[in-house]
Amino acid sequence: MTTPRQRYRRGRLAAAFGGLAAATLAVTLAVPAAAAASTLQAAAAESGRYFGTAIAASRLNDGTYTTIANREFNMITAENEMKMDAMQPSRGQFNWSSGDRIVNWARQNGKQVRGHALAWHSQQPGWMQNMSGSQLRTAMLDHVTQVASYYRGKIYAWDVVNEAFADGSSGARRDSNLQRTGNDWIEAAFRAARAADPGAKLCYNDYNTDNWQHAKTQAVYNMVKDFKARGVPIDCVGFQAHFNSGNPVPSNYHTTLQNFADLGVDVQITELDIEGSGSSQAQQYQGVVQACLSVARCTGITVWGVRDTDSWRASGTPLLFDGSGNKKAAYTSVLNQLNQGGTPVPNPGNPTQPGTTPTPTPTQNPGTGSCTATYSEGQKWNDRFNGTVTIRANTAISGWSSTVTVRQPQRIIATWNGSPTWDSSGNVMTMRPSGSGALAAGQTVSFGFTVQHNGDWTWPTLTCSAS
Ligand code: 9MR
Repeated sequence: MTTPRQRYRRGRLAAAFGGLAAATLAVTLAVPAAAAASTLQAAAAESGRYFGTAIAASRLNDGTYTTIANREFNMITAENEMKMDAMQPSRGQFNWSSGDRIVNWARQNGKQVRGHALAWHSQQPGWMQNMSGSQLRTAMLDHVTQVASYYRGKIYAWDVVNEAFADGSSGARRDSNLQRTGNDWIEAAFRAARAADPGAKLCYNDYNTDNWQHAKTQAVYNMVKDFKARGVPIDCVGFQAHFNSGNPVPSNYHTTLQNFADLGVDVQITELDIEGSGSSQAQQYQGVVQACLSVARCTGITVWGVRDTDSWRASGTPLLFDGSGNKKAAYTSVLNQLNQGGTPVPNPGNPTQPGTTPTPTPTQNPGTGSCTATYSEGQKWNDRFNGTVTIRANTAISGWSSTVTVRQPQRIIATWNGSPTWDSSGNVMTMRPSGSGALAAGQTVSFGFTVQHNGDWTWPTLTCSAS
């Protein structure tokens, strides 16, 4: 199953990342990799994960940017547009426009959204910076409630609280106006967010929490453990993962992610970027992806921007595409690592049991014109399933399009091997070939997708039109 080159890569990685590579080797043997996918989102979807990026609303008019973002990523974080200062510039006056631009762009393109961030010591509007005590506590909780309510049903996960712990060896909370309202401000924010949007996963998000040995990592771990023990509604922990030579990818990254996951939360890499270039940068990216893939509850990875020139630290060239939009070595290493497969999410200890779900009705469209679309079931997880549609040309055709209709509350959250467009409901996807759609009589071609089923396991209905 492995090529000599892949084995070589694993060897190199074992040197760089210690026990990490060995752990993943076992996983790879247990879960045969599916056919290699050609985009990050498609490759990640094969093990049930997402691959995301931060998006800046100001760049949505840049065609190179949106083309790459649309093709490669299926989870979107607003880089700045949903922060407290953007959402509530004046007290009681919410400005949804820039956040909506990002959320609408994501949803119109069939992508999910990570909300960032409801409560944070930084990027507070001026009026909030000057507040303290119970007045600030009330204002913060009101902000959480209003913003999470406004976006209810549209957010996969919220960073409810961001960066609340101090750097260094203290293991203490970060001093801030919010912290000074009382140590329970974080759990109060989580409870308010749960009440406002019960369907969103609620995350604590921070940086410098990657190395298991660090005091800050331990402090966040202890908070999450305490929250789980006391029933504070927390579902996930975000690891920002901003790396550079002074703060490299730790060799114990897998241990950190696994230990948090073992507390009963999902873990996500939320703002990944790694300063550097060439093979050294590529190897570090590969290590991060490998660590996530080997943890069943590591549900996805988000990079903090599209091209190096889009980055908050552009001079460090920390992303997967160069300023012209070309794929870098880091891109290739991430894609290859994703294509090696990983432990499927969610927890393999609680998989979907055959026979416990309603038997779906297979659908086959006889074809309008001269093609036929046939559905075949792919891998299933607790919360999602993969499907493949095979298009068969009954006579020679020069092109085709195929509609895939899912039933609410299902949602298609990833696709591969085709160019999708969506109707306004988001339930009907029209898939067209990425390149030429010409097929000889009897020839077939396939595309695939992931459906988040939200409790409904019905198979999609299909049509095929030839031209
Ligand atoms: O990338 C963001 C940059 O454009 C902003 O100027 C900056 C302001 O705080 O925030 C950056 O994003 C940060 C994220 O919201 C939280 N984690 C650290 C990120 C990089 O600074």
